[in-house]
Amino acid sequence: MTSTQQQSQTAEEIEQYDVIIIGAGVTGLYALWRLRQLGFSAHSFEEGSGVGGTWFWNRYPGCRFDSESYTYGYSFSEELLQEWDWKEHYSGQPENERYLNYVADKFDLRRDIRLNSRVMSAVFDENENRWEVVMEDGYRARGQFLVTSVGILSAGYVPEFEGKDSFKGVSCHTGRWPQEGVDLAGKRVGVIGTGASGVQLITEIAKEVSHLTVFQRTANFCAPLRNSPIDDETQREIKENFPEIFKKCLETPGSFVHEFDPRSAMSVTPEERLEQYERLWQKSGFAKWLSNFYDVMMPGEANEDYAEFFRNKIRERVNDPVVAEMLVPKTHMFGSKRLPCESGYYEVFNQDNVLLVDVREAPIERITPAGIKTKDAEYNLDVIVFATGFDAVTGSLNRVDIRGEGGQTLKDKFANGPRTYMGVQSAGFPNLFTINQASVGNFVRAAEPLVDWVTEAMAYVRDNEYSLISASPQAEEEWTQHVADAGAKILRSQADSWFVGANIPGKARGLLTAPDTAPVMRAKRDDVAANGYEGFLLQ
Ligand code: NA7
Repeated sequence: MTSTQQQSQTAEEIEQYDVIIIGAGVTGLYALWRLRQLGFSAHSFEEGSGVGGTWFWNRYPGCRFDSESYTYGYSFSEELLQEWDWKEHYSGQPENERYLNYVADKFDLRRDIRLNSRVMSAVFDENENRWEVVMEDGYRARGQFLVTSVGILSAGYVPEFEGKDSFKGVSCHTGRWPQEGVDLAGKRVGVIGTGASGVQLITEIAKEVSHLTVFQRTANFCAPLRNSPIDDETQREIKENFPEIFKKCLETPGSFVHEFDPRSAMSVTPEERLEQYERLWQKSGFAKWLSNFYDVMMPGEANEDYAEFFRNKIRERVNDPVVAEMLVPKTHMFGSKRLPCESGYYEVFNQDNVLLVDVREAPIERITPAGIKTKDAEYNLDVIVFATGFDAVTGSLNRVDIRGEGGQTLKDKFANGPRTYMGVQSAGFPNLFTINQASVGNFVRAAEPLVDWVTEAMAYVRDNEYSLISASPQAEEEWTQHVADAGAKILRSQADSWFVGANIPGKARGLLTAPDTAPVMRAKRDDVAANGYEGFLLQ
């Protein structure tokens, strides 16, 4: 940005809104719609040159949903539900981006979205009780409330490999895939990382590259996605059944359409157990995980039993037993990381032009001008893809210099992990709603009710002639303790993953989202609202 491009406004020229939203992804778009319905003036500032957030940025080959398409879309408009035809059971990124653009157009959201607007700072003005945000181009705006719809997985992470910038070929991160694409046909490509993004990308690009080197640190439990087109008959059924589909999603722990089997895996015979495992294995998506015996998702014997079934499925698909053993996960419990869903991932390693490198065994020492050097060998590459994940949840907040009362920064306050009340507010940051904190699971299903709650809280402040709402220090302390205590016990906290910040060197370890199930979180929030926003200070 040159100084001539910098925007400068006089105090009078600075736009004033009731609510400023950072981001125009799935949550930001819905927040904008909802705030309008409630009579607020709201404006969203979005870093991208288009709307869609995750589905705008993650345009790497193979990127697609792992939730069923029709459970992921918005539920707020019956007209939208009936108009939009999901073409596949697990829709791909181009279609998902089209959907979010369709929503932005249909509900005329664009007039309140400023694109190409990376928010650099957000400062609370204690004299005026307003938040002022400043974009990268110098543009300023002010609002009574600030909503950070910045996503939980949007601050991409590239490890600090020595010589990172010396590489002479093309390199990019999956979460910032160039809009014009990357020419991979006939190229020697190296991919670092085998999480959900890496697994999707590797499977897709193995079809066109001349040679692929996969740098794997931890093998994952990857499940067959079994995607397929949605035929007309199924489309009709889905459209007739949206109320039941959404009702079911709202009742399950992670807002997915799959329900656990209430039986313990260990309460049935080994034959019955295996029959269920095999039956679920043939199903699409997360059924193999979330429709299984309930205790498969708890640390213990059932979890290990199913893990071994899974490991054998991997062994069956990989021809070379040495490579197969490298791909079999042994260092973390099944389900302690989100399951990458795949469509031919393991067969990729049967191709002659694909090499699997274990970088736990032989760590990457440096990036060189010609490629990647590990402890054992040097790999010459034309393209390096960093499928190395995200600085989850707090990373995207920390990219904005957020300053609350007394000038304290949110980054400093969260230095040892997030300190919030129910994931939505932090004491000393009045009228700031950090809605990227509250839950994981089937994202939109969890996000819609959360946005409803947050926007209704703002309406409560307005309608009762308050001007400020902020988490009380005591409520924050109790919630933070609850996250630490309950969070330590759940399966999601057991592996070294982004769920607990363990993928980022130096980041404090701790659950970054709520430890409670989605129904429990909704009930807790409802109680808080019913009790006059208990735990919040209103002035
Ligand atoms: P993930 O799941 O965080 O995966 C990142 C991958 O990158 C993972 O395999 C990491 O290995 C690997 N990684 C990270 N740093 C390094 C270094 N220094 N050396 C080698 N390998 C490294 O991110 P994704 O983008 O795949 O998926 C994120 C979410 O998106 C996913 O959970 C779904 O919800 C959708 P590690 O396992 O840490 O050993």
